[in-house]
Amino acid sequence: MLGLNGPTLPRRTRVTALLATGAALTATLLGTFSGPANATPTVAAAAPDISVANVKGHLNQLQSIATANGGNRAHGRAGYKASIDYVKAKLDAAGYTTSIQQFTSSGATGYNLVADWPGGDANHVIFAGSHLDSVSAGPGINDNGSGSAAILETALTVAREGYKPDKHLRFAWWGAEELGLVGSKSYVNSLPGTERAKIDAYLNFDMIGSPNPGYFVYDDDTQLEKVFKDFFAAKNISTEIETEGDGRSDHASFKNAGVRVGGLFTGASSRKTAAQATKWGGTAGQAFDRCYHSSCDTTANINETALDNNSDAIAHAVWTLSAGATNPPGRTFENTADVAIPDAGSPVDSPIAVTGITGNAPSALQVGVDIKHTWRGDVSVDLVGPSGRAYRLKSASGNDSADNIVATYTVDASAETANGTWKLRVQDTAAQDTGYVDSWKLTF
Ligand code: DTR
Ligand code: ZN
Ligand code: ZN
Repeated sequence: MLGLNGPTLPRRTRVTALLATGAALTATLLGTFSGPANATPTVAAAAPDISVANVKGHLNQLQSIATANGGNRAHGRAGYKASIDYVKAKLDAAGYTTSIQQFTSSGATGYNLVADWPGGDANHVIFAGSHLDSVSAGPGINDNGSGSAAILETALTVAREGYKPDKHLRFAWWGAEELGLVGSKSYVNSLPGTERAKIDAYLNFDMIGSPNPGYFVYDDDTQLEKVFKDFFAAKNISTEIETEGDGRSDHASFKNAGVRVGGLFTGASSRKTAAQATKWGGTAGQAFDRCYHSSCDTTANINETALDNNSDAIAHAVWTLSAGATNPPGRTFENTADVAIPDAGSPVDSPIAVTGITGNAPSALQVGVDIKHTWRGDVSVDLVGPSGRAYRLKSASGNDSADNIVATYTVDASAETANGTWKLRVQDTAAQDTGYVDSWKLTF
């Protein structure tokens, strides 16, 4: 872009432009409320027990499918499509609305299976997913038959119970995760932004029955993490945050698109420490799953207790998050008006008027941001509360040359009254790149 003074200079010699004077530009359109207006708070009913016998029954079916198809259920192989057909048939019979999304990877057709439970607020989707493909080396019963079977049995339990959640429930089984999250990326990339914004939470379950298990909880989102940690605390099972997973399973596809994510994991090839063996049992110095990506990842490669606990944790999260009042994503206010950000100019504000919420804002207010801007290192972002106090979300960081800011920030806004006008204040602090606020939202 043109520099403020004279011709555009090469970036390496970029001169930080003098900040222009002038009042902050303010968008005229106030944000709109998209949550259930004045909904009567619904306390989450306790989730039913998930039958681990039924979950293992699905694993036996996936094992048989692999055995009958060259020993695996890998992308592009007959065993994968047979796995999709098995899961789909169960869901269709239970009353789900299912769809198959095709994609191509490594010259072969891949398949995602998406299943929607009819009903619930379509503007608030609670989404649970697992990849269904194995590596070509083996049947992939723990990786990831375990997650796939657990969410399948959870979905079937929803149907069996005739559960009517406040929020809309969606489940998915992804293809070609082992090739690089290909199926889930294909799904997210094909999802319109308006549909993506309706996903309050995406929960990922990839390897949840490891034979030498740990209990790891994803820590990408504090409130979703808490839902799982509270469940395990009530069962006196200690947990650790999942540290090796960033980007290593399908939740990354959603997180990179600004969706709040959570999930569970029992470990792969890393070795269990002595301290972990003391609190969880099992064998110190041995991998959580010695058959990771191997032919021995069969139905014998499952710890039933871990599979059972994690299956019940999934149900707990689905029931808890899909209830109106106790659902951390609760009420969302959004402004989708584009606001231009002047190059190396004054800060601009995009306002949201919040109404109908009593008391103060939460200590973990979720601020979802979608800013289109080349060389995002030019840009600083603040949340300004109704009191006028600014909360720094992102500082300008000159060398960050990547484009766009799509993220969810957690802010302790408990000093602010919830009702009032909140503002997203954005400033471009350096010349040559420009952009605009595409949308942003507050979730109480
Ligand atoms: N990428 C997964 C296994 C895996 C390894 N680390 C993590 C962390 C969180 C979830 C999954 C994983 C696979 O091989 O499918
Ligand atoms: Zn794997
Ligand atoms: Zn996996």
